[in-house]
Amino acid sequence: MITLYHCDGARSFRPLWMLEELGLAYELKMLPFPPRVFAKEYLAINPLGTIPFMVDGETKMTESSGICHYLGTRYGPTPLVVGVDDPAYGAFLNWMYFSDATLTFPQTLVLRYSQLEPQERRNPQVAGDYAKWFLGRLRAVEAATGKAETLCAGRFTAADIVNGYALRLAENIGLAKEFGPNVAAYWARLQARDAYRRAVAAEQKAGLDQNVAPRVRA
Ligand SMILES: N[C@@H](CCC(=O)N[C@@H](CS)C(=O)NCC(=O)O)C(=O)O
Repeated sequence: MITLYHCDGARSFRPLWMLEELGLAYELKMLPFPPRVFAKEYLAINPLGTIPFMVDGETKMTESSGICHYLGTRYGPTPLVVGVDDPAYGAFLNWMYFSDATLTFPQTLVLRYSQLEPQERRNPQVAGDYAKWFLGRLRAVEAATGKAETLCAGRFTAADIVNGYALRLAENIGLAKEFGPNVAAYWARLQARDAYRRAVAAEQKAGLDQNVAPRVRA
């Protein structure tokens, strides 16, 4: 059984959505955010204190987009992963890495300096600068989704899951009103997917069942 440690609305939503798209069985363990402060015992499981943390037998992983890639290749074949012989292989990998290194990175600075830090450490200039940074990088998604329904390979793939999560986070931190028309339409299409809805429902149910209230989303 695959175990996924998750906080409401956090990056661990990427592998949660991937698990639902693949139809795999999993156990979802909810944690309060940030776990390193509110669930110190979690540090014995994942010394980084971050989520996601995925355990699959001897395999333990902490990178949200990497876990999606792992699940697709380990439990595939699946059209969610683009293979090395496909002309879109490079584009697929580029979008996989882009999702966290380029898109989510500036978002976390917006969240931190607008909401997570204590009032006296908040910094509107940092938050504003990194919001602009994020929206600048999002132009790549606006261009790609103006040409096709999905990011690459002419079909829905894990690249859409991992970048789609960045759109979910953008909505949670108030940046969705700045989406261009193609990104807005793409985000609406992603949210209409059955597996996306199942992942949202699983997140809510697990939070209620395990008595972990939704907190600030990161
Ligand atoms: N690059 C990692 C980042 C993981 C990460 O930093 N997760 C955040 C939440 S989205 C976290 O756990 N923050 C709490 C902390 O740093 O204590 C990934 O893509 O999963």
